[in-house]
Amino acid sequence: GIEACIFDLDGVIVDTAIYHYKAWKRLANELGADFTETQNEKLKGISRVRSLELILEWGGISKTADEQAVLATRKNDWYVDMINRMTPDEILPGARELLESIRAAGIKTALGSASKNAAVILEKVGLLPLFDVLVDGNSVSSSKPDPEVFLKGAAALHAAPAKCIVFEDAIAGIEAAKAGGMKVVGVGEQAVLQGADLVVGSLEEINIQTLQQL
Ligand code: G16
Ligand code: MG
Repeated sequence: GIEACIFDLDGVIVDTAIYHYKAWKRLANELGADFTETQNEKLKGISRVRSLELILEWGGISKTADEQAVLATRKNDWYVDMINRMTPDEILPGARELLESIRAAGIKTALGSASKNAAVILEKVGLLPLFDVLVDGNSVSSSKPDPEVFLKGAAALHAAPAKCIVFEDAIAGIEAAKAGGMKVVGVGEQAVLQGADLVVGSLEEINIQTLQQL
């Protein structure tokens, strides 16, 4: 049976992806650059530092490490202003219900997020008590598609990777789950999330039975 379910945060539990997008777009525009929505897909699930590197690369802009640190902090300040105003209304459809039914079935839950702001977000939306373990950007050294974040979640819950199910909205996250030998449910569009074992438009479409059949 399933030993653990590991949830990505942004784009799966809450739509903080839109806040990341707004903040990065504002930063890019201030630098006289821009990026497309297709390029934005590549920013999902990857670390703050790596996201900035990509945006600078796309804009043909070069910055020193010190300048990059200042820019990343500026983006994060705008982002934190937005997430500090989040409420439980922003939980994505089906997320709370699925977490509750997984726990009611005796299955452990972990968060597996690249975000250093994950705990604040879960606190704001009131979902912190539904997670047994949080693995986030503060506890990993390699960013998705490296499987580290998910393997740490499985290890903390004493779960075998093959008996873990990961929920992800990002290409990098699906690759990370697969690299860790886990099953993965993609949340979003089939065309974008090829490689997932199952793709759903929202967590409302999933129940324990669906998961047990994966
Ligand atoms: C999230 C987002 C990424 C973001 C990363 C780091 O990952 O999808 O776009 O760059 O966190 O966030 P922060 O700047 O807050 O540390 P995930 O894994 O929750 O989708
Ligand atoms: Mg995500």
